[in-house]
Amino acid sequence: ETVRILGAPMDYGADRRGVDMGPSAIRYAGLADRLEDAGVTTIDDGDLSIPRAEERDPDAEQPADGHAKFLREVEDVCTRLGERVESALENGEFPLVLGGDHSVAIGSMRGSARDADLGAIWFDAHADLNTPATSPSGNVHGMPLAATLGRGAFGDVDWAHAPRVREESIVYVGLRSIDDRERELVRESEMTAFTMADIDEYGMTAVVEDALDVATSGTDGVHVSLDLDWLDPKTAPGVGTPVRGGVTYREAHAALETVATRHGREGVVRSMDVVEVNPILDERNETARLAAELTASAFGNRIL
Ligand code: DIR
Ligand code: MN
Ligand code: MN
Ligand code: MN
Repeated sequence: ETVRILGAPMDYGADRRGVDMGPSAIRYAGLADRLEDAGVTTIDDGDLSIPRAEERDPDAEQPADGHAKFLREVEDVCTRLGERVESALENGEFPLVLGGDHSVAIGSMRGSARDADLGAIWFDAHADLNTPATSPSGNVHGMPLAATLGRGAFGDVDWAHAPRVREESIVYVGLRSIDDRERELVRESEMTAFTMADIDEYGMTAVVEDALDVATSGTDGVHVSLDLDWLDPKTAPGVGTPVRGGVTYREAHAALETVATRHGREGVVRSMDVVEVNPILDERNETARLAAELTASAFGNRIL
């Protein structure tokens, strides 16, 4: 398998500046070597060029109902990223997107779902289902699933809405922080939500097996989105929105090894992003190293 690494050093979607350094930090942590150890060939496309937020007006273009900071800039980056993802897939490669904040997933999914019915597994503490109208922060990193599903202000938005991603093919794993107005959205949606409590009860491997069953059912492939704040902040301190009570180091590896086993057997995974690594907030690049290790696990890296 050939993995094309696509750096998307975008930090328009999050308040804590520093996630723009995520792609460098993950590469520096040895991503390519770890993937090669897993038997994967890598091609690194480098990073998309992204204008500095300081040169932009976050409110230059706003939806009629609500707030979404740097929406025009997010659109520009996600449009370019989506094209890269799409052409990697056309070449028979596996697109691996390095964020950047989680709004990069809008571009990844739009590109990955261009020619395929796409399921998704969302490894995240957060639900990322806010619309500009419900968001308490105005940060687009809390909105990528709403954008992909074409909800609210994203309804007729071509760069965001991916019509071949159906709600019932999206699965959360590890949810533990949901905004008040977002809770109803998750409850009323057709998405499957495995919270931290479900992981406590059934164990990570069983939860991820179930998640894969849902996301692969009736789809052509699955997008895996890994937000590093999914992990417990003690294990992954380098993130902008840490939430305690997260996934442990071993649980995280078990999850991505389960993904790898199914992928190895059935080739089910189509695209992946690794997001929200913030080197400014990190301790000795630990979180980036974890991101690199977990990605290698997703491609089948094993102890023996
Ligand atoms: C929060 C934070 N729900 C928001 N979201 C984050 O701003 O919408 N997503 N951190 O990963
Ligand atoms: Mn997220
Ligand atoms: Mn998150
Ligand atoms: Mn549309």
